[in-house]
Amino acid sequence: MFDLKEHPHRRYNPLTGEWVLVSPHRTKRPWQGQVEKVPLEQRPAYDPGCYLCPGNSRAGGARNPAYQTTLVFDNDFAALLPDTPSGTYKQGDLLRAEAQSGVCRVVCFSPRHDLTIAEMDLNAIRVVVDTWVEQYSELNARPDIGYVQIFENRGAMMGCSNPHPHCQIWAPSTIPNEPAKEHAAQKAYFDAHGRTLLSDYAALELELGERLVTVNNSFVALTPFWAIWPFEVMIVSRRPFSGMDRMTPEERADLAAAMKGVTTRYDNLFEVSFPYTMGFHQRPAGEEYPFWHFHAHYYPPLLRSATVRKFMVGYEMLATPQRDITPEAAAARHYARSRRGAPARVERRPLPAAERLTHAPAQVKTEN
Ligand code: H2U
Ligand code: ZN
Repeated sequence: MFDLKEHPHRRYNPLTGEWVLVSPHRTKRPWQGQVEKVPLEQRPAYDPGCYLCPGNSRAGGARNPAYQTTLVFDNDFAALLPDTPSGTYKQGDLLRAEAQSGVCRVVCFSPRHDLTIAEMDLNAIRVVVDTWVEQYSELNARPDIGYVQIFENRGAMMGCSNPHPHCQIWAPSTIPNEPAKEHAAQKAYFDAHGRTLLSDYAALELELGERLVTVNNSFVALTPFWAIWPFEVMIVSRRPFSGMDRMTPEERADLAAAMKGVTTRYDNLFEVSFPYTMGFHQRPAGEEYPFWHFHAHYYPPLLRSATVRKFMVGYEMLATPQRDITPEAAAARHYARSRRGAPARVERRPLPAAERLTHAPAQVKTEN
């Protein structure tokens, strides 16, 4: 009898049309929950050498204002430039290139150098959400922009160059690969079912309860059935809407709470400031696209402790991504870990109050 908890299998990602190999038999041993020694990060509230702190100067000579909440500026080393001339290059069917224009910005979340989303209070995160909505609305309306990608690289392990809490916005003239796959898949699903793919998926996960991480009135955070990264999380809006500009004030506050809930659980998991890349996926520029369903992806690199990361190499680079720990077991560990009494390497923080509707997975397991 085929058992998802026992036997190697592949899982389908309906958002991308791709598969992930799951090998649960490789984690038969009980979870030890070992935490390697990591130096406690102590950061000052203000760092005179930080190019993101208020009042400091940046590369290229600009100086940051004495900002109080968030700060948005054009990336001084932008990968995309608005005044790029249009044009194409073609040699037969094989060599193709197109000019790509666009905008790159940096968004500081807080004047405080030492905070993270997990440590900021809900009102401050709410201001960050408002800033994202403003940026998305402005850029997505521009005729020269095709897609607005907001993303945060958190931690040195993810290539983040500066611990000051910030994210980036890259807005190219065309739709990039990952959103393009989701665009096609969500359109096909909506055409066939008359509902968004992610509203059906969120309803299913709320019913099954096996992969939930945190839930509030407006958002479901879960480990996707098809997750690739060990502790991958997706935040899905419960109401189908196409972009963050469609959020009600309550939904904006609930997004802040869901993000604080997810990142706090991450930090508690291995008792470190958890590294990740996160970003939002939402409707491209141009139309309302009713099949688009707003969501966020969190892709953290850690595997079994603060220092043991998963590498996407070998079979994963050449064939298909693979994971050992099942997404169900990973979702359960967001609970299992925070019940242990081990000394905390970072201060273990309470979950946000707005999360009172949180429910644990139906069956909490601490191992596969
Ligand atoms: P990370 O989020 O990956 O750390 O990148 C920070 C960005 O900040 C990076 O894209 C930009 C870099 O180009 N930056 C500036 O815009 N001005 C500076 O003075 C330094 C870094
Ligand atoms: Zn700083």
